[in-house]
Amino acid sequence: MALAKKIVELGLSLGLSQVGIIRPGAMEGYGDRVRERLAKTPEATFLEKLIGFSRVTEQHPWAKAIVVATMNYTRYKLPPGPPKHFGKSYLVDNRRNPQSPDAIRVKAFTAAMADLGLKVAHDEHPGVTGMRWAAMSAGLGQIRRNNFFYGQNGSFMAITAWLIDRELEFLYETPQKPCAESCRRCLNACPTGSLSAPFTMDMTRCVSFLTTVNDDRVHDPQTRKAFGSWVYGCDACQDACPHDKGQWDRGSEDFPNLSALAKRLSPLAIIRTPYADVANFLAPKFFYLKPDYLWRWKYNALNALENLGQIPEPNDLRPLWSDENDQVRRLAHNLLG
Ligand code: B12
Ligand code: SF4
Ligand code: SF4
Repeated sequence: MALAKKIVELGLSLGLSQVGIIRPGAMEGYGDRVRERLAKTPEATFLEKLIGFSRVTEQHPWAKAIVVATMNYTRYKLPPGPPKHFGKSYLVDNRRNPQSPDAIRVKAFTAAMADLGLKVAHDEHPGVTGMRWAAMSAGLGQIRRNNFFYGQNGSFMAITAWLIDRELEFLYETPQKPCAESCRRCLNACPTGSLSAPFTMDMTRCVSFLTTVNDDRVHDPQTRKAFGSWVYGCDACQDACPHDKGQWDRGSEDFPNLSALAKRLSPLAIIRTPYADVANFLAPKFFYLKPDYLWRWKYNALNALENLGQIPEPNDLRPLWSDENDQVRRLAHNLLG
């Protein structure tokens, strides 16, 4: 118990928002949830890979506990334009960004646990286990009907976890109001019907997935329309939730290089950006779209402009009529009417 408390206090002192410790067995329920989801959305075959998250000790027989931490990113100030087009988690992503304050916290905490004589494993993406379930199991908060984990300050947070080789547990009780019985705001806000019922969603219809997946398939006009202004990611089911209301008002820290990058993140700026610069300036930070799928940047940006009724001037459209990608060419011609 003394060691568990010490680990938790260490994490908090390094600036993590909340920290708890669970036994690996707590993740069994997560495996059941993934299987339920697969039964409801069998085309989301990606979910099969996640079942392994419920059996961490099969892959890491030495692991005896999971340390789970939340990092609220509402601490950051966001420039005004990009959050309409980008999932906010991606704007302040700590993964593959050693300059990010959260990446620095994670690194320091990993080293501090090792200094305590613990064997420690951490993986920044996709992680060592199912993060929402782990955070809920540690009592750091609750999973609400939009599937998001809510801690002390809403749901806009990154969750991360470490495996350690000591049988420890440190659980909390975080009293929170449940969702109001009649509330359907998140469900109503979902533009594609991916979030069709509480505690479920169809990832193959989720705008976040569809705008970031490396895939040659293009979307039917109705689906594209549902993307609205989103270019990369989607926050609609969080933005609509009363338990997230006002959380961004507290943002005061600058995220490294974000305001300098912001001017490159409007849909118009993206369609004007040569692919070499997309590769240099956008792809390293927004790393889901791989080198062969950089055309998706132009495609998503053009689509957002069309949905916003902001048809680019011929000078901006003309280079796209001869774009190297036929889907981008087609969309640019369509925009001409
Ligand atoms: C795969 C994945 C995706 C996929 C699939 C999403 C999905 N929901 O499965 C895609 C690419 C679409 C995606 C998108 C996004 N993601 Co994502 N994603 C993950 C990942 C790797 C696994 C998620 C998972 O476990 N899916 C399996 C399904 C079955 O779980 P679930 O949908 O989360 O549903 C849970 C609840 O429904 C609950 N549950 C089910 N029934 C019941 C019943 C009751 C009573 C209760 C209480 C709970 C409950 O159990 C499920 C398991 O936890 C995690 C990281 C990790 N290692 O855990 C991040 C993670 C979930 N994503 C995250 C984020 C921020 C996003 C985006 C907002 C990014 C963006 N801005 O666009 C979107 C939001 C999409 C959404 N609506 O969920 C955060 C969420 C933080 C939070 N506060 O919850 C995580 C934890 C990443 C992180 N390290 O912080 N993501
Ligand atoms: S992230 Fe967007 S598309 Fe995905 S479930 Fe939430 S509101 Fe629907
Ligand atoms: S919008 Fe309403 S139903 Fe959805 S998660 Fe928030 S409180 Fe719960």
